[in-house]
Order: sequence, then C-alpha cells, then structure tokens
Amino acid sequence: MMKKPTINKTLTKETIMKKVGIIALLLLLVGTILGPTETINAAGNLTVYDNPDSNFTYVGDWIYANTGLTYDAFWNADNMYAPADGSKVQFNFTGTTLQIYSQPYSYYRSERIQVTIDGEVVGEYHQFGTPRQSQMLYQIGGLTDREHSVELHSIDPVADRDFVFDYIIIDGELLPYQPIEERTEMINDTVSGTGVNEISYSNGWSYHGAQSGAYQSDETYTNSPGSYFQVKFSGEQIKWYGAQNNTHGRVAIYIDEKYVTEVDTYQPIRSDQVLLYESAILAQGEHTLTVIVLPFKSPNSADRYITLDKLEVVGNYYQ
Ligand SMILES: [Ca+2]
Ligand SMILES: [Ca+2]
Repeated sequence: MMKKPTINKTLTKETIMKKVGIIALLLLLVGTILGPTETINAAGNLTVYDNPDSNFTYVGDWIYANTGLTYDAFWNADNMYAPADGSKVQFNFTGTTLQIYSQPYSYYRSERIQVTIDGEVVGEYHQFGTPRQSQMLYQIGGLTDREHSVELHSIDPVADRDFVFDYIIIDGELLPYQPIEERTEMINDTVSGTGVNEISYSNGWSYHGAQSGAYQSDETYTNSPGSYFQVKFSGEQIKWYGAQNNTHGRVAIYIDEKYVTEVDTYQPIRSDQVLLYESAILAQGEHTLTVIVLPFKSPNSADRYITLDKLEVVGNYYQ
C-alpha cells in the first residue's frame, strides 16, 4: 500500500508525484465500480470497453473470472483468460488509437501476444511483470480515423501460461469483429476510359511503349499546358507515379474537383516510377483525381513534360 504523505512536507516534485499516484489509485478504484463501458477523460473521446462486452469475439478455451477482489485490480474486478498457446481476442473499432490493458504477473502469463490490425501484424506485447494490477500493456496511435479490425493472438507455446484479457481504451466505438483488409489496385497508364479506376485523358497526350524503368515499360506523356488526365477511383487514397527529368514541368492537382496542391516534376537527372503525388486519406468511396499541366515550370527545366506511368488506388474492404 502507498504511504500517506506527511502534512508538513513541502510540495516537492516527489510529493506531487505521490499525490498524482494516489489520485490515479482512487480513479482506478472508482473504475472498478463503474459500468463496463465508461467515458474516462474530460474531452469525452476515450472510452473503456471491458471484457464482457459482446463485441469481443473470444477464440479458444476462454474462461470468465470475476475475482470480486480489488487486490487483483481488474477493471470491474473481472477478466477473461485462456491457454497462452493460440488463443485469440477479435474485435473492430472506429478511431485512431487503441490501448490494451491487462494484469501482468511474474509467471503464468503469455509472453507473446501478436497484434494484427486490418490484416497486418503491427506489434507484439507480453504479460510478464509486476505489479499485479491491470495496466496498459500495448498501445498504437495515429491510425486512419475509420473502422479497423483487430486480432490479438497469443503465440506463447509454454504450457501453464495464460492469455489474460481485461479491457481496452479507444477513441471511437467498439464494433463486432469483421476482418478488414487493405488492398492496392495498380492502374497502368494504358487503362483508359471513364469508368471507375480508368484514366480519362484530354487531348495532347501521347503513348510511349518502350520506356525502360517504367511500370510495364510504358508511359503516357504530354508537354501541352492545359492538358489533363482524370481518374474516377474507388478507395480511400490514390498515388500517381511518373518520371522526373530535366525537361519536366509542373501540374495542379485536384481531388473531387477541389484544388489541393501543385507538383513540380523537374529534376536534373531522369528517374522513373517516382511517387509524384499521394492524396490524403479520404473517406472510403468514390473520388476523382484530376492532374492539369501548368504553363509555369521550373526555370531550370527545358520543357513542360508530364508523364503518367501508373496509379495506385488504396482501399479497405471487408474480407
Ligand atoms: Ca474487466
Ligand atoms: Ca506504365
């Protein structure tokens, strides 16, 4: 147990930290008597979801334990546990941040739990340690603000170890598990048309079918200011690849017919398959990219050439 601070002590950094510690402990105790889903910060955007929530899918031989003991310091005094070898917890959530809380211990705990988000292994955590109180064992932030699918997979093969799951904190909503995967579609410059993931060229473009270094050894190019290409795409992000060279010019970029930025494709030495522009992460769905050749160019450039080698459309889909 934590000692009471003495009354006459001056407020040193140490005593302030002790007070903070006591407040944190009180909050933890309050937490054990709150409901399973509680908003926990003043901004109202971090929420606890506790182990009994029906949106958690438990794969393996899981057992529900209600200790009833504050000593164990699980959120709501309960947890789920299963053999460490192969057991999984699965769920979806919306938002950008995920924190995983459970009780570490000096033995009997899985030392390898893999975290997969949207079909990609993003990290691993263990449950070995002290004190014997639920604490944050893993966190990831900065995710795209949309729905994600999560799988926590214990891969510790040692017998008598458990995967113990208490609660998560997220900045969005917990949802039923449905695997999401990110897919990238390549669109070569030859895929022309006005349909989804097809390229619509204005007048002024020419095809060059023997460009070494280019994707599929070809590219489509122009040096006419005002020429443009437009692509209607379905996904959440688009990337434009082409060449840079000492004769290359500038473009204006529009997403959904709104101006975004200019890109200068001049470089003293030629390079192919250069990522010339990538959009921000957009809402998953249909969008348009428009690239218009500008009359203005770098003073170092000998001309206004612009090339389209390929586009990549990144999207997220239920499997
Ligand atoms: Ca709990
Ligand atoms: Ca190409």
